[in-house]
Amino acid sequence: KILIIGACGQIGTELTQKLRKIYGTENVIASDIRKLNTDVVNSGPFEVVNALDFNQIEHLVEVHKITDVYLMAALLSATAEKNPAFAWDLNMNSLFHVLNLAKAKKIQKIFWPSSIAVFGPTTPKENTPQYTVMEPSTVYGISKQAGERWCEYYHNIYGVDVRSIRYPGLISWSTPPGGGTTDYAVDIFYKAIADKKYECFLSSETKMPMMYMDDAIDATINIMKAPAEEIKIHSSYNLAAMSFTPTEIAAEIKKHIPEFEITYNPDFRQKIADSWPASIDDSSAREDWGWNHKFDLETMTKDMIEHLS
Ligand code: VAH
Repeated sequence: KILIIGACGQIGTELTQKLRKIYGTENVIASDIRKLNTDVVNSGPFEVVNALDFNQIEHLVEVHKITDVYLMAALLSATAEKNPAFAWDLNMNSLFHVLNLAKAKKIQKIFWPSSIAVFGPTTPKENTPQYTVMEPSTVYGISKQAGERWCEYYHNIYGVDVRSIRYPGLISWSTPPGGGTTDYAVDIFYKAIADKKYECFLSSETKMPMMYMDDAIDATINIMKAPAEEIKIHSSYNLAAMSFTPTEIAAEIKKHIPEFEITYNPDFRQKIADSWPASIDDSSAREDWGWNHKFDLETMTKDMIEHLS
């Protein structure tokens, strides 16, 4: 059986629905820090769990006979800058709890999300390689880089089957923006439909790697379904689908909402965005376990506007 920790978050929400469709609702236990009135909570088994409470997680694993854990709970980049100590605590110690359950053979497989935030200002910006300089300058990025090192260590020393993806910015319609720097690309759709205008907190030419949530969910499920021998990287795989600037996504939205207007007022998140790559080389994921994206800027924009209208 599958346990998702952080099932009410941006990725967790769609991941829970998709896993329930594939493996059966009763086989996918959703959990989060609080019981919200959402489809995820109301459509199948749900448990309130604090990702920092080892005993709570261990108890859920025993009671529900969990084999696979997807640990999706974390503070994202912008929020983490406002709460560095808590962000480090939540992002790191929740991972140790799950890794130690696998080390003790109480669970068999782990998915843990990393991010392009592991790269920093000294990383090559275009077509960022799988292996390169990584000096993350955000609390979130530091926690993801450290987490990758621990995942690889637990795999190499204790044989833990942990799999990870460095997600780019993710865009989805099912949950509102959740404190990420790339979340301007989510907020812009909500504001374009509601107000026909959007004040962007990044500058117009800030190019970042992005991906539609449908592709991110498929990649997550596919890396977990892949035979163990196909997973050659146990830190985390680079993954990408597209890169665009606020100018480019605004122009694409204008094709559907001609009167849409964007203005720019960069804030503290500009420095975070400037520390990240503009585009990513994800050839290792494509070669090792057959990753391939489906959505580009045009098809994503069309799908987002259809769902949000
Ligand atoms: C964030 N959406 O902005 C997340 C992600 C690469 C970006 O880590 O913090």
